[in-house]
Amino acid sequence: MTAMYDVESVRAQFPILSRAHQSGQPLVYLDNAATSQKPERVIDAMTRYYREYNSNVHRGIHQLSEEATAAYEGARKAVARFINAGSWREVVFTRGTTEALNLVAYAWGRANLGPGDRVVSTVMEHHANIVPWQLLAAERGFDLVFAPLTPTGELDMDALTALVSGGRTRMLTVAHVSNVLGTVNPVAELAELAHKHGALICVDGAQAVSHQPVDVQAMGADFYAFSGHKMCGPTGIGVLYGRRAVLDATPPFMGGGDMIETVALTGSTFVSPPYKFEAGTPSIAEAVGLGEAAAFLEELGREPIQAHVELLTDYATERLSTLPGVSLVGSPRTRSGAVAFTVEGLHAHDVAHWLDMAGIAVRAGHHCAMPLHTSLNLTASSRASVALYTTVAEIDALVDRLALVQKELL
Ligand code: 7TS
Repeated sequence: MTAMYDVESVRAQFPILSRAHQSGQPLVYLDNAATSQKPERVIDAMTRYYREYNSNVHRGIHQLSEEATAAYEGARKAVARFINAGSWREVVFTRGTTEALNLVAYAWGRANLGPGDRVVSTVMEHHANIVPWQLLAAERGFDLVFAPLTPTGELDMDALTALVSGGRTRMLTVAHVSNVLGTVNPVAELAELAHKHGALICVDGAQAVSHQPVDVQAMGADFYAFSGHKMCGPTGIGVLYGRRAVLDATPPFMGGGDMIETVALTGSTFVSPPYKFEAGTPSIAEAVGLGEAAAFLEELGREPIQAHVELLTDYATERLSTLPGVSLVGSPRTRSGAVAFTVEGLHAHDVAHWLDMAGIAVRAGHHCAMPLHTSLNLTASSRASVALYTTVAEIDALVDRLALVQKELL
């Protein structure tokens, strides 16, 4: 078994984890799938940029601009190492997963998809990996189809294989880890399937990068998207990894400064990736913060983090399933991070409210996965989601409070 780290000393690095809650109880933050907390060193790295070398990047030859450019590009190299990209040129900074997936749809998709083509996705996707494709399908007239799930909440591989092999499939776009079910999808196997049928694969890694080692080359991903704020980094920054040859052949997404080589009134030419996809002044402080977050996770150890997260997820699954009247959403063989549940006789929002009254933060609703909830005949669920700093005592607090709420309200 992978050696763990001392959770208490890790928690001490996150200032927010020691703040008070209005209930007088300690804060129990179990909404990590929505956004994670930030360690002091990430906050400090961003503050240092603003206090000491705030300047625009890639322009000017003055000292501050050179320092800002070095920090921004240093962050890109840290992120490239973090996901084992073949080159820093394969790392495009975006505002987050949502913008990264829109980039794939609007830049790659608009240039490559038309009538008769097929894009395959799945029923477990976050809206960010559904809606851009729907908007583009309406414009370009390709078929957009979704693979169903098994009763346990895993991908129905037979149905998925039939969909990928059945038509002129150009893209398979799929979550690495579901933000509701916690299901870990076999992305390397899916990449092989897509490639065998001449399609590309785009992986939504929003719920994966913070919880497990990710190697985009070993996985065979053509695109891999994730957000900084779910991996102990800041909001407003995310990444689209794109395989070099695919990025080279993809036209720009947004136009503007920084992404051009020459501009004439009759037309423009563009620089090479990643800059071709980074129009305008980027989120510089946020990129610096993201680079620091990647270094933090690597120093703690990706395998120990994975072991911790899976242990805590399993513990939450096990304890919640002992409560009468509580039903877990899905029962995948490998669950990472998120555990969604319903409580007989109580609406998900009421559950979240009563938990919050005791300082316990969970999310309630459809978690931006309405098609998944519809397929399960649910309108809403409550969701507890763990992180590298979650403790067994926090899971116990959740379960004990839930039992008390059931006793008092039902
Ligand atoms: N994809 C997945 C799998 C996600 O979980 C999320 C955010 C996104 C994409 C979008 O990421 P963003 O950073 O661009 O917003 N998921 C959640 C969630 O589960 N609760 O709040 C946000």
